[in-house]
Amino acid sequence: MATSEWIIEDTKFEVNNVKETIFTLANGKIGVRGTHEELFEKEIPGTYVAGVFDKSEAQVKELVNLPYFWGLRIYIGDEFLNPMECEILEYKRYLDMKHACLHRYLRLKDKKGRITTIQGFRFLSFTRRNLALAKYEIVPENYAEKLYIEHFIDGTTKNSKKNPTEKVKHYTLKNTRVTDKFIYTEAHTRDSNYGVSILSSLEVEGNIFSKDLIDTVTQTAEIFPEKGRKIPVFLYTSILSNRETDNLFEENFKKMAEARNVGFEQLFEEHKKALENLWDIANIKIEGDEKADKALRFNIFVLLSVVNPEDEKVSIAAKGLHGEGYKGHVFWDTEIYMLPFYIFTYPKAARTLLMYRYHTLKAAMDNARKNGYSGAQYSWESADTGEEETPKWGKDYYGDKVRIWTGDKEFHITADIAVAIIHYLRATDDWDFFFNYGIKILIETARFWGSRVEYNSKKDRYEINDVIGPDEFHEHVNNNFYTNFLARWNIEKALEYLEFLKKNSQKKYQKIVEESKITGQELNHWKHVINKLHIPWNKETHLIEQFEGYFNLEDKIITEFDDKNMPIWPKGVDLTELNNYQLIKQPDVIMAMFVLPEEFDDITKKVNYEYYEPRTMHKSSLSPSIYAILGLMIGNHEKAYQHFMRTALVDLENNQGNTEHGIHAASAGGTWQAAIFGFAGMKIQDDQPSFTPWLPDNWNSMKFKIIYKKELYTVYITKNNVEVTKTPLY
Ligand code: IFM
Repeated sequence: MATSEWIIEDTKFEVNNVKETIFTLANGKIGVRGTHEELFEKEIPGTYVAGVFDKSEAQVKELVNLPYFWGLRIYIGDEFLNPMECEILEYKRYLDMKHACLHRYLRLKDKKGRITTIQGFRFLSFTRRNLALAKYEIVPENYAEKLYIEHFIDGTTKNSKKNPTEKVKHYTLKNTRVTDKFIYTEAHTRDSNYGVSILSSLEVEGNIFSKDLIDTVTQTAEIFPEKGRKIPVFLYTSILSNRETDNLFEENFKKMAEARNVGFEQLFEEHKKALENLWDIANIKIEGDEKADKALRFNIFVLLSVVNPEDEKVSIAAKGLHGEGYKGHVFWDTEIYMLPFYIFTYPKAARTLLMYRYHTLKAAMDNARKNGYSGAQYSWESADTGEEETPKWGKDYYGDKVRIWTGDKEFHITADIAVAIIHYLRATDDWDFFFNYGIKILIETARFWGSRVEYNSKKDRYEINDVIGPDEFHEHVNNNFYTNFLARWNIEKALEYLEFLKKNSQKKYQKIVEESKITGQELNHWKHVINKLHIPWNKETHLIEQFEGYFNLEDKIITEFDDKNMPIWPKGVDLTELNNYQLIKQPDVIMAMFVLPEEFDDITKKVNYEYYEPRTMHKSSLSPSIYAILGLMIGNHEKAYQHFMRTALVDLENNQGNTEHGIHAASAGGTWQAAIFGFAGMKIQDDQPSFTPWLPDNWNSMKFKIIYKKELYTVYITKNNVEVTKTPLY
């Protein structure tokens, strides 16, 4: 067993939808929620394949909840050994983060006094991402009666299972085959044309028979055990979708044959090796604060689990592959919160994620056109094609129906993606990516802003009106600082890199100018916009107004916190009128300082941090990490730790109260950034990483690795020393 710093443990046997999220296994391609093997009525099983979406009766496309394939039930004779009806003599379940597997140890006594132990683990392979494997040992401790071990694929799963108005069945089962060697079924989505093939095989002693129960397929072994003898059970499952092949059965059959040929132990060994290699670079070790150390590791584990560096056509959903919150959609969360982790520890994955935006560039351009603009307007919520998938309707804080405007008005994602391209380029020197793909995104996004700005002739300035900034409490605002500031930056960078190309490679410059049909007139327009775009920044007071009119709103300061240390709404706030207060959901002005720190001096950061921090409700899990980082930048150390723990524990302590709907993947990225850019104080200076750390009192040291421009930096920070060693990365 891995040492405790690698273990997330569960010692209470129960149905708990939050734990299902925390104990989810995912390998970037497949995600399976941590429901129990038997599958109980009140659980929310979740099996997802990245990129498989469907709409049917749902408001918008959703990541499809596919059949649950890890079903395993034991029967003593004809009686289901239902743990819920037994005395639990011993129970332990643990997530081994080091090797990405979920272990279970369960010792049960049924009503007739028969004691059974079930012990084993399951994992989703990190080397052959189509494979899901499990191994258990079953011991009838004090009896020798006939047992049936039933393995099942449950095709009754639905999205939003618990919600009477929103539940949707997105697939039908087809081409089911049952033999004594395997069970097989295909889930075909109803609206979209996805097909997911699931081939599963139970390996155990005894006679095996299979059944097609129409919405479920089973494979059952009949066993005559001896008292106290261990019965080994193996489950091999292979999942392929028609995103990879049209020959679903044949290809899957081949994959399964290969896997069985290699054998469980060897498959597990190669999976472990892959994980060890990833952790070798990604792990961060904090000495002196076990809670922070483990929580940080859990967040890194999430980031390693949700990405597939081999699939450029998918990105990471806000809730990972861990649940159905936000319908499996991709937001700016990926580029601004998660991407830095990949850039600095797993650049191949970072490139793949940016390629998703390249593959959806056409959809972003269509989106712009549809809305009356030029260039590329990336969707606020994106799924498989890149089209806008934000639902139009949702619920407010009272549960009443409310119009969701983010899909229409939250434009800043377009600039966020441009920022991500440049951040990636700067840290990797991946010019191949930039010249072939990145620059096109940079140009089309700049072009979008060039068309989105409005000229106000009375004030002789460009404006961007009627938007939602990162702080979503305020809708339909004019000249949101974050949006305008990043839009200008986006155009500036497009011009700068075009200029760079012109100087360094006429050929490439000509090619991109022709391909993108850039004219001198357009470039002049961009220059004009840069000079005249209104940026509401009073350089004398240093205080930046979040948007025009924000300072005139009723001011409310947060003074109380709940038992999870999260802000309590100040008295008298009407939750249906949040537009009327200065309270904000998440950082906005501060967000700009986090995304582009080099653009702001220390005094400006400090003044704005001190103004906005007591007005931030942290109603988004994207919020605390940013305050941790900014706090450290300005020397507000005490609060930085508090903010860091809020973000690090968002799921482990469910401090946003919604972990059951999926993991907070952006917060996981924010946690990593708070550790590296915050406590370790990493900055890129003179083309190399530099570190100005501050460690909380109880942290004796911090050790981690970073990849920068194909070199590996090993950093060891103690209270009064920073040791950095650099080695080339092959
Ligand atoms: O992208 C975020 C947004 O900033 C706040 N609401 C939730 C979204 C998805 O995480």
